Amino acid sequence: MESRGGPGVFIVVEGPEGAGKSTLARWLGARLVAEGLRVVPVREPGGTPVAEAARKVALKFPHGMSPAAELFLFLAARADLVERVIRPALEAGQVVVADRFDLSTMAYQVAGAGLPLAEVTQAIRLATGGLVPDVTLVLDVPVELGRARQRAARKVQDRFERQDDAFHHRVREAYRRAQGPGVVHLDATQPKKFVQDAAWREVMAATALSTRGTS
Ligand code: Z5A
Repeated sequence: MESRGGPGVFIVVEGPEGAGKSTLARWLGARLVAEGLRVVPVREPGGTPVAEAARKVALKFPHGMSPAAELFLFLAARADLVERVIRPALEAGQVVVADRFDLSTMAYQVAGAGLPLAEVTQAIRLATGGLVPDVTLVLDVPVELGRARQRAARKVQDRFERQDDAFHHRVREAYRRAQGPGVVHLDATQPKKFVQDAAWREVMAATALSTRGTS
């Protein structure tokens, strides 16, 4: 059963590596605060002690790991974050801006690692209680451009970033095919300002924020 999280608004930024998710999520958060809204920024995996511990294992563990073990680490992190941070914020009428959410699991664990869609969908539902974002902004960049941006930013590679090209192309294609309530695709090869303006228009169109004092 899908559920909205209360009177608040839940905005998710998604996409492959180097697409500009963190940059956009930070900008959106700051813009919403400037509009007088109470904003709770989160990034996945992470945001609670359990989720941060799961993040460390999922991204930094130096040994191999089965795709199912990896899935449950991400879902343990998400379940804790949803229950302790996201739902309470939405129930209190706040705006949650998340850097990654359930589409990441579909892209990396289903399309990338080959886990079965139906079972993963059920497991995500169990972890989130069926919580659905009001809007999911999916940033698209070619794999090579995303990598080049990460190199330029001197980001230390995690276990996923070391996967081969075929894995990353499956991830990108999964994002490009994503659809559903509130899912919006943005061309993230464009300059930051262009992406930010487009994202803002989509957020205003997909949520009730414009009637809560923003323009
Ligand atoms: N993962 C998973 O497998 N399953 C799951 O369910 C979940 C996650 C939730 C988390 O990595 C990893 O967990 C992720 C998938 C997996 N692994 N991978 N790969 P993370 O949190 O460490 O990092 P990330 O989410 O992958 O973020 P990122 O790739 O590092 O980058 P980004 O947030 O998309 O980009 P950015 O940091 O905002 O920007 C990168 C650089 O590009 C930076 O210098 C910016 O200034 C620049 N930038 C941004 N936008 C632009 C534009 N428009 N033009 C030019 N330059 C730009």
